[in-house]
Amino acid sequence: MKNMTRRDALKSTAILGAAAALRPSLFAQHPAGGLRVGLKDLPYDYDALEPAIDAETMRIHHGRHHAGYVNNLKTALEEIPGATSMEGLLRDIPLLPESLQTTVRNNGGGHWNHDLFWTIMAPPGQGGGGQPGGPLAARIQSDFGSFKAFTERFSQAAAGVFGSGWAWLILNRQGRLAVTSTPNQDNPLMRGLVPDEELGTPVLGLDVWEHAYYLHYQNRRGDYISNWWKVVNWNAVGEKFVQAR
Ligand code: MN3
Repeated sequence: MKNMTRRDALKSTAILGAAAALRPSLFAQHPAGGLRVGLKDLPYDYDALEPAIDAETMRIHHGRHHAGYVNNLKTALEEIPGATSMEGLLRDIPLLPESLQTTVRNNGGGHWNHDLFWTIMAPPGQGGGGQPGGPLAARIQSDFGSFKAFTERFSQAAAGVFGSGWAWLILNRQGRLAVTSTPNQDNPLMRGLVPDEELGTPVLGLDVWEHAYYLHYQNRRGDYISNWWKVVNWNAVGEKFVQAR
């Protein structure tokens, strides 16, 4: 068993050797031992977002879907010892060996996107709902004209995702707020996979995969989107905006 492990290790070293010469940052052994990921508890109870999002949906979404992305990503990370941050990993997917790119794209994206999603929501009336304040409110005003114009554009982007995907509010590379969407578990960090003009730092994301709403809303995605605004945690979104500037 020990010999097998050693032989396997030697084999993967040989395979990755050539790639490592070209991509030192991702394959060099990081002193801290690489990127560790895990499934964090939600910052609220499973039923805390009701009635906008029901407890059963939250339980399955977090405990099975998100957990699945984390487990698959952990396996992939065993072969990427030089990864030091989720964001760095997602920005450099095209530099990974082809055999890892799809796994990291789907499961790394899935993990990062859901980590964001859970933190930008809060129970209605306890941080959820209402409108942003501070610098974010001012920038929404200047970049979209009004908060209402922004929410309409974002809701349209979310409704318009064909199949599974996400709607995003990003701070783009020109330093402006913009609304975008991505298919599957792609996100605006993914250089080389998302069009350049849609790259940026996400400050708000909405999961419109059917697993996010189908138990309660069935095919009524529009109702899910309009109720979801009642649980958006604008303090958390505002902090992400300030950090992204
Ligand atoms: Mn999801």
